[in-house]
Amino acid sequence: MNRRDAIQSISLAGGASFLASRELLPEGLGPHLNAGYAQAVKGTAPVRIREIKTILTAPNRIRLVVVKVETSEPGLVGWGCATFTQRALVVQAAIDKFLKPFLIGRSVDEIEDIWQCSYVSSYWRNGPVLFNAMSGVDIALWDIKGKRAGMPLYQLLGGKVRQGADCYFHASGNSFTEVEENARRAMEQGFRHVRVQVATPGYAGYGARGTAPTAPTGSQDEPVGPTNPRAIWESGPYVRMLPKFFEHLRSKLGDEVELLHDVHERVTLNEAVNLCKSLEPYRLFFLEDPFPPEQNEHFRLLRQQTSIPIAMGELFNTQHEYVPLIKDRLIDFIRIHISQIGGLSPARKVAALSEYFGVRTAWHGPGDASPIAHAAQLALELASYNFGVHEGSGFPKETQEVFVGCPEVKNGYMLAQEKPGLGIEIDETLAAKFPVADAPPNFDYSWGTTRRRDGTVIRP
Ligand code: GCO
Ligand code: MG
Repeated sequence: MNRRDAIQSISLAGGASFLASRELLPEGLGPHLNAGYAQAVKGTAPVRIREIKTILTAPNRIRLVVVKVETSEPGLVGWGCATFTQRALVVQAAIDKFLKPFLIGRSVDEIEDIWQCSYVSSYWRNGPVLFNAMSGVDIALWDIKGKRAGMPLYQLLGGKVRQGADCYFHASGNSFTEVEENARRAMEQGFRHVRVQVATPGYAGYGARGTAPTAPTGSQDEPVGPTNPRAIWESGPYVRMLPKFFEHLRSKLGDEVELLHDVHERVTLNEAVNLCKSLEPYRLFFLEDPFPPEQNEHFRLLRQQTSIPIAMGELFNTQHEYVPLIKDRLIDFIRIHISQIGGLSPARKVAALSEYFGVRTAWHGPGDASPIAHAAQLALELASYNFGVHEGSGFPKETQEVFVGCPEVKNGYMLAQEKPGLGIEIDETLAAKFPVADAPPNFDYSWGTTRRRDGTVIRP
């Protein structure tokens, strides 16, 4: 077979990377090959990273970290999410001072290699700050890849296996009735899944701030500490209250609606076992994060004791935390915050791994995940067979104005923008109108300040 036949036998599409290196091909190859060649290499001419910018913006008082990758192709930019809201300024430094000088000039095509070399570029690795920084660049490069291919990202990830991603709405309140009313409103808007959080009367707590009692000894003048606890939380009253809460909701809202609850990592193993057993009659869609990541081994014991679907993982950073729970089928839903593990490239792998072990995805999607993260998760959710549920019920007005092209939520489904890449562009001028203050109280101190009655700090 002569060289010409060999080249022709390679299908134009499959050989793109082979053909990319134009200089390999002798001059004057036939016009049909030129046309096919042009099509084959469309979007693969070396395009380089020309600039990496970090944008901090807080349109709805939530600090969001966005990365803009500018390229050598005029007008071609990509957007990524690097939102670690509690340490936004540190992520900015990691991007501006380390990743940017390390990656300028690289080909935008080499997404996986850029991830792998960035991962080891700090020698020490696996942390929330560095992974969020990498996520900003990673998701932006996927956005660029979709734009160059002229297709929405979900197409690059394998195309749709469903029309939209079923979302869950956050219904919280200080009383059973208040949560019931908020949940009913969500159901009327078309949501089939509702997360329900209620304050524990007299205690501080996640999801619905109750009237936190100030310990009689506590003084406002002294800093909070073991001898001066102020925001008090105790797991006993919470665990005793929860079954009554779900009994109320099921009796008022009926059996159809899928109910979810976030324990937020705050109970002991025994409390979790008893809680799960007492909640089984109310058929939760999932119970989230019963334990902190430091107690991952508890899941082996909990799994043997209850049939309640378990979701875990928003605090995970490394594969050492999530692979054991997935491969040993100890959870039903993986709840990773994709920028906390380094972006879309690793999240793709987690989704694929989870499919083989019957674990579904429920990526972490609170207000402190930017619309870009939601769009990236959505692309993965549309193309992954083992999708579970999407956290989120839409974006506030100001956020939609800064993030032009936020995914739409309709009838409880999040729908992808049918545009190349992620379909979102940032209005940088408007983003600058919501600056992130670079001094306290720009990080919420509620983490690390909530304590038990005896002064012991609570681990969320
Ligand atoms: C959730 C989470 C969040 C986190 C928050 C921390 O399930 O949505 O638990 O509410 O607490 O993202 O910044
Ligand atoms: Mg949570």
